[in-house]
Amino acid sequence: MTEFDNGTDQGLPSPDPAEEENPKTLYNIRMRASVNGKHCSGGEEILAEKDLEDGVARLFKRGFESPSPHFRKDVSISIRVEGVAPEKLRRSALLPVRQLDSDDDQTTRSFIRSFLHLSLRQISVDHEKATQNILDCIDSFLRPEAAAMWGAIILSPSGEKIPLPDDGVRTTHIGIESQTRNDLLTSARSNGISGRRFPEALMLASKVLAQRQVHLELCISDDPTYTTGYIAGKNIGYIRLPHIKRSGMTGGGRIYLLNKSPDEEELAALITELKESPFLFEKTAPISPPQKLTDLLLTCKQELECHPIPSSPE
Ligand code: PML
Repeated sequence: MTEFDNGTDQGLPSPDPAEEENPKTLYNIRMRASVNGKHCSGGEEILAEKDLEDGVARLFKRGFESPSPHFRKDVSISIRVEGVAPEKLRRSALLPVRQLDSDDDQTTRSFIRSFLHLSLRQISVDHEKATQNILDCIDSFLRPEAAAMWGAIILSPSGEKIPLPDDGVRTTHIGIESQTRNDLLTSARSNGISGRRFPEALMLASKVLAQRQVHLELCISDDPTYTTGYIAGKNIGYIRLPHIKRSGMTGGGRIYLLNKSPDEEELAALITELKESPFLFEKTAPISPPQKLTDLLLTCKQELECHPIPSSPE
């Protein structure tokens, strides 16, 4: 018997469950599914020990059912369960949500350009150039031959791509309290938002924007049928952007724009934080109704003026 083994597999009596279970211990479960090596589904949760089996079953079902029945025999699912060190867990609040009322990709593009102008004034010396660099980056995601991106790219305040050790950064280790999830889903439904992409994207963006060095995140799904993306910014929250791309486009990606060019150590620390530090969301924030382009820009301008960020030289 090893020091980690409680002996129950050898037919020895089980220890008293009261001694065994620590109801306060939390676990992170992460699932990734692929078909013939191509990623098809993923998900994660942070749960107490008593809820672990249900969580594993839920994520397994999601991965298993993600390919159509014809391809199920080729599915490969990995599920990883890790204890969360209580001193590392950050309990946090979700970002408030705003929505652009847009019927087409031109309107959405125009909002993004104007929003970037506004927002980049807070951090960049040359906000015109930085805006153009970010728009170019969005265009590169949407080229017809563009492949789905594995992780987020990181940009300096001027919108230049920062070379990363891996192909991109994947933000993980996030979970949500079940009451907070219910509140969020209820509020999403009453605003006409359904599906699991929105709550998951909101959690990811809330963790990303909680990092001191990140000024904003922009996301375009690589799912050709999912055309709503978002920008999340400090002091602004999460802005849902319908028609960020046209239906049928297979490209997509995530951008994390920093408020200061990092040195090697700062970059490594940020990547480790995004990849490894556990975040549990226990508070939701309001979802505002969709606003027309000019109204939403005005709201953003007012918010940014109320919370100016001292500009940090690159
Ligand atoms: C993805 O998971 O492919 C990105 C999802 C973006 C969700 C945007 C939203 O619905 O608010």
